[in-house]
Formats: sequence, C-alpha cells, structure tokens
Amino acid sequence: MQFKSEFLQKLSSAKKIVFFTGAGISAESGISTFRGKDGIWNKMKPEELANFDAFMRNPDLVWEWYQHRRDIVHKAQPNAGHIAIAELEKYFDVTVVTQNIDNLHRRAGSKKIFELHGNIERNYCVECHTFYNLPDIELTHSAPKCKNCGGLVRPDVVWFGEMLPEDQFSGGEKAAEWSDICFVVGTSAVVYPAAYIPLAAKRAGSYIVEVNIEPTDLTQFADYSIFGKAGEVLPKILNEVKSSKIQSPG
Ligand code: BV8
Repeated sequence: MQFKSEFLQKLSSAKKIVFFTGAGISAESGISTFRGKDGIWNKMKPEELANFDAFMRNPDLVWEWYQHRRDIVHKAQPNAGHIAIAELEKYFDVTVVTQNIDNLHRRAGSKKIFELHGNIERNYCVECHTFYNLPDIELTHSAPKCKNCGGLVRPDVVWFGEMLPEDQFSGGEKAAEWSDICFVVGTSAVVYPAAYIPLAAKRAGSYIVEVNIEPTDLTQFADYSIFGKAGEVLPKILNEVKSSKIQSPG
C-alpha cells in the first residue's frame, strides 16, 4: 500500500494525533457494526432498545440485550488496528476519541481515551447513581436492583436522546482541534453530536485522514481517504512510521 506523499510529510512533522473511531474498528474483532449489512440495528430497532424509555418500559429486555453484547465483547480481542493505535503512542502524542463502548482500545493498551458513548463494562443505579462495574455485579438475565436503594441498574452507555458526558465530549473535541492529524476510523459519521468532532478538527486546521472500507458522510471533508480495513491499514501506517523512523519532533 503506497501512501500519498502529502500524508507522509504530515506524518513526519506531526506531534499530536487523534484517532476518532467507530464500530468499524472493532468489526475485525468480531463485533458487528450498527449500520453495515450485518449491523446490529438491522436486527433490532434502536428506538426499541437503546433508549431510556425503552429501558424503563422493559428493563429486562434491554438489560438482556446488553448482556448479550457484553458476552460478545468479553470474548472479543483487540485487533491489529487497536494495537497499532496503542503502539503509535511511542512516536506521537496520541489521543483516542471513540464512540465505541467495547473497551477494546483500553485493552489494546491505549492510554489517553475519551469515551463519548460510555462503556459497556460499567453500570449505574438510575436512582442513586451508585456505580456497579463488572465483575462486581453478577451478570443476571434481568436488570439488577441497586444494593443501596433498590433502584434499577442500567448500562453506563449513552442512549439516543441522552446527553454525552460533558468531560468526555469537550476533552475529545479539544484534542481533535489541537491535533496535527485527525484519523477518522471505522465510522459512518451519522451520529451526532459525536460526528461534529472531526468537523471541529477540520475547522481548526487539522489534517483529516479517513480510514474506511467505503465512502461515508465524512469523505467529502477528508483531506485523504484510505479505503481498506482498519486492521490492515493502521499496521501499515505504523510500519511506515517505524521504517522511516518518523519520530515526533516534540
Ligand atoms: C443527543 C451507545 C440530544 C449505545 C450509541 C436527526 C438528525 C441528526 C441527529 C439526530 C436526528 N434525530 C436524532 C438525532 C440525534 C441522535 C443521532 O445522531 N441520531 C442519528 C442516528 C440520526 N443522537 C443522539 O440521540 C445523541 N444524543 O442528541 O441528545 C440532547 C440534547 C440536549 C439535551 C438532551 C439530549 C446520543 C447518540 C448516542 C447513541 N448511542 N451507542 C449502544 O451502543 O448501545 S450510538 C452508536 O452509533 C454507537 O455508539 C456507534 O459507535 C455510533 C456511531 O455508529 P458507528 O460507530 O459509525 O458505526 P456504524 O455501524 O454506523 O458504521 C461503521 C462504519 O465502519 C461504516 O462506515 C463501515 O463502512 C465501517 N467499517 C466496517 N468494517 C470496517 C470499517 N471500517 C474500517 N475497517 C473495517 N474493517
């Protein structure tokens, strides 16, 4: 795979790099995406499951769906794409801004991560907000009750119609705006306000590199679109950095 020289020049002078990632980076770990041909939403309707009202109407059904996805996530391993991003921390100041809730960037070794849509390993009581991180909560088939107040325990993920955690969104947005290169990896860029982040990076002068298997809503804004699987493209970028000894000047 030959990268265009403008990109290689940007890479050789870059200090701060952001990876804005979506479900596509975890596809090669066996976790299905949301809107692809085998997408989760094709089987389930988000309005039925990934929203607060659905949970309060039928907590056991929604809890069971997350247990199913937790099961898949626990069996999954970080793939070569996650691992390449973690290894690039040796050469650049890298920040990961992810829409994913699967914890795979952390398991791959990335240190600086903003989780815009929460994390499937965490849960909290809807009444008193006591947190129940796995595994200190038995993985039941029905929504557990809080040990302190008896309230319903829910996954710590951002559902449709819910605000994103302010610290995560603003931290991710700032990192993107200060980045020299903002990689946009494995996202259809249709979910807002998360999808604003690469646009904020672009507006602030960052070089936008999209890595996807097909064009997306973001392609028109990208300075460079690399079409290919994240698990194949990102290791090639890492090798490029290693072989040309691109060291972060800072
Ligand atoms: C909010 C956590 C308001 C839960 C998720 C109409 C227009 C615009 C916006 C809206 C609208 N109506 C409603 C909205 C707002 C809504 C929204 O954006 N809806 C969209 C769908 C239209 N947003 C919200 O509701 C947000 N909150 O707006 O609150 C508010 C304001 C004030 C006060 C109170 C409230 C909350 C959104 C968060 C929802 N939660 N997930 C869970 O996971 O169960 S969203 C879900 O989508 C995931 O987080 C996912 O990450 C995210 C984005 O999807 P992608 O990651 O991009 O995944 P997708 O499958 O779409 O794409 C995969 C890509 O990978 C594809 O491009 C594919 O080609 C590529 N790919 C596949 N394989 C590979 C690959 N690429 C590389 N390599 C491969 N191997």
